[in-house]
Amino acid sequence: MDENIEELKKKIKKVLDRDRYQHTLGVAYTAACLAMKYGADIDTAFTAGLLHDCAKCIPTEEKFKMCSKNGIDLSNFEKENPALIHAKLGAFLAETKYGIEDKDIINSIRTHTTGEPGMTLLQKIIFTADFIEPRRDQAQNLTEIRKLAFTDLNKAVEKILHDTLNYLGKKKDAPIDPATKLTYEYYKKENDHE
Ligand code: DGI
Ligand code: FE
Ligand code: FE
Repeated sequence: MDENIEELKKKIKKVLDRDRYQHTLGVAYTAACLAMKYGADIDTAFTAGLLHDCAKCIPTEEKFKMCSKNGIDLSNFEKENPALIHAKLGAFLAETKYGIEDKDIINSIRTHTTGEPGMTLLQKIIFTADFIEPRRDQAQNLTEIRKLAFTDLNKAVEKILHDTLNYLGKKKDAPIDPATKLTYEYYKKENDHE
């Protein structure tokens, strides 16, 4: 594998706790497999997977400080639900701290939690890999979604969003990010039109 990727792996290992690093490796390898299936660049997918949660282990207060210092605008929703900030902050760090120039990688990191309408192949790969990587075991329908990810990526994206909305809807203190809902509606419509 590319020398840069080995370097990146070491750097990422240092900023994540053990479980998050294992999850990250799972996402990187799963993204690489999806790239094989759908004809995306394997190293690019692996790199995006490695970096997708690079801001996850930063304490919440520090996340807020870093965003305000660097002019990263947070929506009211993100301010009230700081678990979402790691995506946007991670995209910023990928560019500034880890030297990523590929906008598709940066966008994949930015949208990995909620998705967005009209995602590129790489964005869909990272969004999906985050949900299905081997260590994930909480979500319902994982067996079905894992299979679907390798047969119809758009349908897998729709199903992940559907289940996420369902799950968050049942939980207290977990309002739905408008982006999650919009993305679900977009992919539902797209798949229904096929
Ligand atoms: O970072 P990961 O744990 O690998 O996964 P992730 O980036 O999908 O983040 C998961 C967190 O984001 C989890 O705490 C649920 C939360 N989340 C995702 N979509 C929404 C959401 N939280 C709220 N409140 N609303 C959403 O729409
Ligand atoms: Fe994440
Ligand atoms: Fe993740």
